[in-house]
Amino acid sequence: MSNMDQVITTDIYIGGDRRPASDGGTYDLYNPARPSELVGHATAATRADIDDAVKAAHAAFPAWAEMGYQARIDLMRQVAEMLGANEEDIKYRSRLFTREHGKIARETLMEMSRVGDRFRQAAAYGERIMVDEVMGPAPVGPQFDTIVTRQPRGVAALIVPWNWPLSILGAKLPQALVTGNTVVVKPAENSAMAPVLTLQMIAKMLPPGVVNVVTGSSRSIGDALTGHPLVRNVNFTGSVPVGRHVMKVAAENLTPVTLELGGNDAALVLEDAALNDEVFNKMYWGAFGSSGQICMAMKRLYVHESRYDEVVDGFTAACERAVVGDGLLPETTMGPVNNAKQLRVVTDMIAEARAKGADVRECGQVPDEELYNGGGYFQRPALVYNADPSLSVVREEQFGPAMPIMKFSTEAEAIALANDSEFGLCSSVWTEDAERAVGIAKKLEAGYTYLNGHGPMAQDGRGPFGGFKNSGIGRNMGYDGVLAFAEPHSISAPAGFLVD
Ligand code: TXE
Repeated sequence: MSNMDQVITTDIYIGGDRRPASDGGTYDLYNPARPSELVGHATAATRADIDDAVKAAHAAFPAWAEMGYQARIDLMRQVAEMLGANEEDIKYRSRLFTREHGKIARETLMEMSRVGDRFRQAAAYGERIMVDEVMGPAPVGPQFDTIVTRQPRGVAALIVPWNWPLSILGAKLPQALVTGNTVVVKPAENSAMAPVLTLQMIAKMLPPGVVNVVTGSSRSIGDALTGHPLVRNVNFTGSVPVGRHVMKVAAENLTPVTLELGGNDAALVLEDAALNDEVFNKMYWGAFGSSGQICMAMKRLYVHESRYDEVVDGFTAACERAVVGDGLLPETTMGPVNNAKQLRVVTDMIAEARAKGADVRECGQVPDEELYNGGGYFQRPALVYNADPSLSVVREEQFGPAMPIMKFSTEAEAIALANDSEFGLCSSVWTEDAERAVGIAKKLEAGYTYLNGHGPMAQDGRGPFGGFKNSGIGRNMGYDGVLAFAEPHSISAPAGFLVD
C-alpha cells in the first residue's frame, strides 16, 4: 500500500470552514475492487448541519449576487486554472477516486480535467448573458423599452450521484455560480471523498458561504435539503424513484427542480454504417466506459439485419479486448462496478437472460482471477445476442457491463424500437448519410442524439443535456443549462426612458 493510501476522514464545509458533523458522525468507504479494504471515512452530516449549510449559503447570497457577472466570470476562470495546477495533488485525488469508486485511473483523471473545462465553459456563457442583457431581447412593442435581466434565484441544492461525480458536478456547479447563486452540494454517499476534497479546493477560492458541501445518508438528510424553505432551486441527478420523491418534497415550497434520471439509450446501426475496429472500439467505450455506469451510455444496440453478424463479431471482439481488474493498474480498461446493489442489478439481468434461454457471452480478459473472484464487484462485459424485447436487460437501465444486441429491418421499426422505452435521455445513429441521420434523430424521443458516436467521449458540452419522458425535467450544460439557474426578470419603462 502506497503512503498515498492512508485512511483519511473528509469533513463537511460550511460558511468557509471545514468541520465535522454536529454529532461527530462519520461513515466508512471501502474499495469496490476489494470490499474489505477501508479507503476512508466521510462525514455523516445531520439535519442541523444541513440547516447550517443552507443558512450559510443564504447569508452569502446577496453579496455574491451583487458582485455581478464580470467578477464571477473572473473567479470561475481562476478556479479552472487552480484545478489543473497541482499535478501531485491531481494524482493523489485521482488515486483516491479510483479506490473509493472503482473506475479506472484514466477515467478519474478525465473527470477531474472536465470540472475545470466546465468552469471555463460556464465563464464563457456568463459573458454571453452579459451581452444578451445589454443587447436585447428587443423592446416589446413600440410603446415600451424593456430589458430582460437574468437574476440568480438564491440557494441552489446540487445533488450529485456516485457514477460520474465530478463530471456531473461540472454540469451544475459552475453554471449555478456564474449566474450568482450560492450552493449546497451533496455528493453521493458511496463516492464522496475525492468530490469533497475537490469541492473544498473550489470553495476556498470563493467568498465564505458561496459553496457549502455536505455528505451523509440521503435517507436522513436528503429531505432536509430539498425541502428546506430557503432553497430556491434543486438540481438532482439520480434514479427515477428518488427523482420523483425529490420533486414531491420540493413541491411543498414550489421550489423549481431540474431532474436528470438516467436512460436506456438506443443505438441504431443503419445498413450503410462505416464499421471497422476503430468504430467498434468507440462503441465499446460508448457502452462500457465506467463499467457501463453512465447515464448517457449506449444501453440497447439495434442493428440493421444486413449488418448484424458483422456488428456482433466486431463488437464482441472489442469487448474481448477489455481487461477487467483493479482500476489502479494501467493495463486495466474496466474496473469493478461501484457497489454491491448495482452489481446485483446487472448480474440478475444476465441470469434472467440465461434462464430464459438467451444467447449470452461474457467477454474480456481477467489477468488476476484471484482478485476477480475475491468478493469485489466485478462483472466482465456481457453481451446478450438477439435479445428478446421482454428481457429486463432490454427494458430497464442496466447501468453496468451488460448489453443486448438486436436486429431491425426497416427505419420505421428502428425508430419505434428506440422509442419503446420509459426513458428518453440519449440515442445514437450510425450511418454515412448525414441527412438521413438528422431526419431519424428528430423522430427519436431523446434529449441528445449522437451521430457515429455515443456517450461521454462523443459529448459536446455546448449541447443542452437532459431527457424526455422519465429521463427527467429540464437541462444541464450548454447555454440553456446556465440560464436554468437564473430567473428572467423583465424591466420595462415607457419608450425613450431606457433606449434613446
Ligand atoms: O440512485 P439514487 P442509486 C440509476 C441507475 C441505478 C439506479 C439506482 O439505473 O441503477 O439509478 O442507483 C441521492 N433526497 N442512476 O440507488 O438512490 C443519493 O445520495 C435527496 C442513474 O444509487 O437515486 C445520490 O447522491 N437526495 C443516474 C443520488 O441521489 C437523495 C445516476 C442518486 O441516488 C435522496 C445514479 C433523497 N431522498 C443512478 N435519496 C443518472 N441519472 O445517471 C437519494 N439521494
